[in-house]
Amino acid sequence: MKKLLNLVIMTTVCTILFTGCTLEKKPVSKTNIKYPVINNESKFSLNDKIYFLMVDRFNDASVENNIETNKNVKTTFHGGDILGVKEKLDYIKSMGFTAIWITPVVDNDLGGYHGYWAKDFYNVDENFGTIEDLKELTQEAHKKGIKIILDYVVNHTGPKSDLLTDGKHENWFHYKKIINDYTNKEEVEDGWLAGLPDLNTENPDVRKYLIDNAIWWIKETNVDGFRLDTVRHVPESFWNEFSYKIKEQYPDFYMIGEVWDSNVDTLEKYHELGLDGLLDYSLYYGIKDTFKDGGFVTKLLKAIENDKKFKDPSLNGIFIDNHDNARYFSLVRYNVNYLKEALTFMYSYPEIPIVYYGTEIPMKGGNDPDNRKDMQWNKVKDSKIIPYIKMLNSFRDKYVSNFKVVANDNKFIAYEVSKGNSKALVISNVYNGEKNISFEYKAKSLINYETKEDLSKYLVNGKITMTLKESENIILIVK
Ligand SMILES: [Ca+2]
Ligand SMILES: [Ca+2]
Ligand SMILES: [Ca+2]
Repeated sequence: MKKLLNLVIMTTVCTILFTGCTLEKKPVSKTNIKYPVINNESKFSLNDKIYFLMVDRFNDASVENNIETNKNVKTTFHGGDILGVKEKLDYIKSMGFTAIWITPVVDNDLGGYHGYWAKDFYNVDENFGTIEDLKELTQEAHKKGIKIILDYVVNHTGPKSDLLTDGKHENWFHYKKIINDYTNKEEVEDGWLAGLPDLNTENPDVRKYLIDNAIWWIKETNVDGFRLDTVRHVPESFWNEFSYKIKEQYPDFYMIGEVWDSNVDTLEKYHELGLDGLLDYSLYYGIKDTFKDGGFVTKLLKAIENDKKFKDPSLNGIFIDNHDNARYFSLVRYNVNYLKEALTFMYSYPEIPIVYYGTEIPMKGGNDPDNRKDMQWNKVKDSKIIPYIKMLNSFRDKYVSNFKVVANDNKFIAYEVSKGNSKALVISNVYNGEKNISFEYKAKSLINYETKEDLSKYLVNGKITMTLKESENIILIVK
């Protein structure tokens, strides 16, 4: 009876508040791959390094668009804008980045500082600026050799989007229901994530609307790629059609999807549907369970092993934190050495590294919204991590294409990277104390990449034997 009553209430709510929702779900085949994967030359490659920022929290260039700004409230706008990103292009480029992923700039419902609550799909949010600003940003970025990735959401709209409230979009939303069982694919795909109106992406009208809209953003603004939000919450057949129809017109356009799942088989499926890359949540967990006080190298080894299930992981994104996960610096309780070890691994692995804004200072921040604080520009000048990231960006250019683990125990890992004739070896002590490390390794000489010091003396009888300090990380050029 209670259930029935709930249904009546929900039905009423659905009718009164959400004129667009549908109660009848049409059965559709969600797994069929109908469109071929277009695998042309992508604009992106292993040479890219992405800087990821939240537009609202990065840099405020104009107070004129600070319409909903209230810096005292963590969960509303703080004033950052598109022109603020443009102002800092040289800063981002100077660290060695080749691309910037910006959070969605689409017009949002009240309070949608993060950009994930679309209200009007054909507008830039008034707090972020105008479509002209975005065109300007892309144009300036391109002049400096930087690509722009736009965050794009098709799964849901904001709580009061125009599509939901205008009374003209019958059957454009799924029946309102909360996702209770994350192992139930239908529930995950059709439920209202975080209570947000879930678009009925099986409806051909909705598909056409979203695909047309995505193409409109590309054509209008000349952005180079999309970071696709909440991919696992949208039917697979949608992504197959979406990526095909975009690539039909823009074959080199880059699409990287967020599937918040550490299972590589699950992630790989979306490659097969047509996305170029996935955010590698498998490696993320491997990294964070390893490079920390009490971490275990076996966690990372397992993730590396799992990663081999990807047919081609080279356009995946590798990361150590983001706006949904606590900042790495906080995870390791402000131990700079562990942060450096994680960053070094991220830069050594043959996927595209993504650095979250503020990591370079480094900023503290626990889970959302603590990890979304305003960029602390006053800390840039004295940062010791900025030179480290610069070093890694150029190290990557010279040495990183192939990767292999050459030795380990549970508290250290040694991995080799190479590109053409250049070879380097990274040794990371994961232990929170001094550690004697010894393993078989053939080389003529070893040079410390950072200090240029000759460390060949540690090569004896076909072995490297050395003592690393607490959570110390060393990069060696191998000849
Ligand atoms: Ca502003
Ligand atoms: Ca708005
Ligand atoms: Ca959905």
